[in-house]
Amino acid sequence: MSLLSSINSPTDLKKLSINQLPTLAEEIREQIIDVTSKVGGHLSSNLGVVELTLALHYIFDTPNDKIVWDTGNQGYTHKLITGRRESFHTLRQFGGVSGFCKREESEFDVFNAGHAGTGVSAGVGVAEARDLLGQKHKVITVVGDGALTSGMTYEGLNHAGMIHHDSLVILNDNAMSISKNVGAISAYLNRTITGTFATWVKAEAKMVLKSIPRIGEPLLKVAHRAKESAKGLILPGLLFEELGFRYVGPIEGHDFDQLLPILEHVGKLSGPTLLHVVTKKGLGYEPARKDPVWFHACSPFDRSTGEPKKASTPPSYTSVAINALIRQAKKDSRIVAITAAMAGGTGLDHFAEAFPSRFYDVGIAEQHAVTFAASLASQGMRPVIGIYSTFLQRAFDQVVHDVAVQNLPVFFCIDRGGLVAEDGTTHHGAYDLAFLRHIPNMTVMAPKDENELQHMIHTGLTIDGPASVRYPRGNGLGVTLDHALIPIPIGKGELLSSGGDIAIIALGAGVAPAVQAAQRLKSEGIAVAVVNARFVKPFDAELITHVASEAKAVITVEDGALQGGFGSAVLECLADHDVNNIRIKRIGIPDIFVGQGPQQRLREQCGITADGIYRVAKELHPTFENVLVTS
Ligand SMILES: Cc1ncc(C[n+]2csc(CCOP(=O)(O)OP(=O)(O)O)c2C)c(N)n1
Repeated sequence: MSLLSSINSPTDLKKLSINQLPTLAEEIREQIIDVTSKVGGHLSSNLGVVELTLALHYIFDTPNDKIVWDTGNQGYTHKLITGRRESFHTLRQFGGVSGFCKREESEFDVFNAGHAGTGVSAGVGVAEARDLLGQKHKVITVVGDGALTSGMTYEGLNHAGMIHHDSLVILNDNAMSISKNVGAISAYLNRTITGTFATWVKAEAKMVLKSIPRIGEPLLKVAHRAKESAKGLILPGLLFEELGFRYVGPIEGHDFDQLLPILEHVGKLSGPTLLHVVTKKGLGYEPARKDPVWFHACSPFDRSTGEPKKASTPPSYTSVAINALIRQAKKDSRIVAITAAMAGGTGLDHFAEAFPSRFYDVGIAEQHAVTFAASLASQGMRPVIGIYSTFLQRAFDQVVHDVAVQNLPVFFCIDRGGLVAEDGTTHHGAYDLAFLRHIPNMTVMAPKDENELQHMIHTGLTIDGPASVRYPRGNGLGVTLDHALIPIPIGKGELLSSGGDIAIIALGAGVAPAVQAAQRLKSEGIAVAVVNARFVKPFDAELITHVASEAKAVITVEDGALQGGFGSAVLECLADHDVNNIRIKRIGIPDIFVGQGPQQRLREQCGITADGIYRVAKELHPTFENVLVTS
């Protein structure tokens, strides 16, 4: 019988001897590799924190003591030993275990995440609430070195240093964000764990072990400082010490002999402490060690080779967008591209290969990315930001205040617009249409297919002000890609078919199912007009009021939040133009947080499918005769 099969909670974990922990770690790695090879997931991050997670639950009294995981995508070991072992095979599946930490799922999940950089702030709040409520538990926040590129982490550290309550931040340093980590902080961390430094820092770790309460710590500090001033180097952890933290480390994150006693020790310290733990992303699975970037969030793969299980499919929206961008960048040297730690996901890694000096990965710093782009634009450049819809949420103010108010030509290539899939609630691109369409000066586009996308990329680069194009996760429809890129008339929709019974006004990923539904309805003798709106802003009021007033009922379709989204824009437009007495149904993401599952399954859930549109049309149909139609 495996050790893992006996672990239903950390109480069971604590029954194991320390010598059994490496075997358990091996079994857990095996389980994680097995499940992710079938369902995909955040493999490399998870393989890197197996020992750290076991050590934390071994030493601390969870769930009474609270572990807050930044981003929450590294919680697989945590899940396996906190009651979710038997359901773990449902990871990321519809209705199954989430790929992220989720309070709804377990009392061991203290704070939900999915976006990076929220951990320290969440930990500060949990510790402050504990003190206000007179409770006694420990608060441990685990953040990656990638999260240290996120401004929010410093806002949290700054506050923690000020409040000065007892709390432990564990810096899980694997030198990787999704890609290799970037920037000065990353270089700083690297300096603390390399060369001669590491030698005596390891010695320091031993001293911490042997440290005598109250005397050991000050002694260590003196030793540090003396050594450093002699060498003229920076103190390891000085940055964190200046922020009010006691810094301990770096320590080896895969060695229980170091992890367990040091965690026990730092858990007893008062005030804010930061423990620097060095881990290896992908440890235990050679393909993930070799390519931690692909295995950061991988699709299902063949275990024995590590090769992705892929059918041959049309090119992804991402690749079409970036190819078009590269083509335009060859002609215009003012075009530069910016990513916030998502070079691979947004396809901008290809741009980086083509134009290394015109590409910027600024780290998990969406706010900086947008203001940086705005300022480049203010000086005559043509910056393009490749960003997932969900992560653009973090930079809303910068879009308004720095880009739009100054009417600067920053072009947002918004990937993963609409329902994503297995990443679930925190990653759906539900809101971009709603939060961009009310900003003056902003152009908001969404293509019906990958061919239109490449033309929109070209179009966006011709606009002398803020512009965006949003496209879905996944592969295109398989349409032919035109060779020449031609700008689309700004603010003009496309009438795909005419018909006076019902008008389906669709946007982006809503267009293809609208066309299919219309074909089915037409085969039943119902006359259907279909509009590919293309633009949410400027809005094609002329076309849409015309088509709507010709029809007896209107259906709007979008792969975005209904509240304030494209359908709302249609309603506003019709009201503003006194097109009344038409039955209108809107299809899109309802006012709930949609969960995880295959993209098509989630679209079915929301009715953003040919079937869903057909059903709504049929519901409307019997009422046609009773409706007073404006014409
Ligand atoms: C705001 C935000 N931007 C981008 C991402 C995409 N993302 C997910 S994990 C990750 C890297 C995190 O690196 P690190 O904090 O070091 O954790 P690791 O996965 O290496 O353990 C990124 C960029 C995100 N989740 N949130």
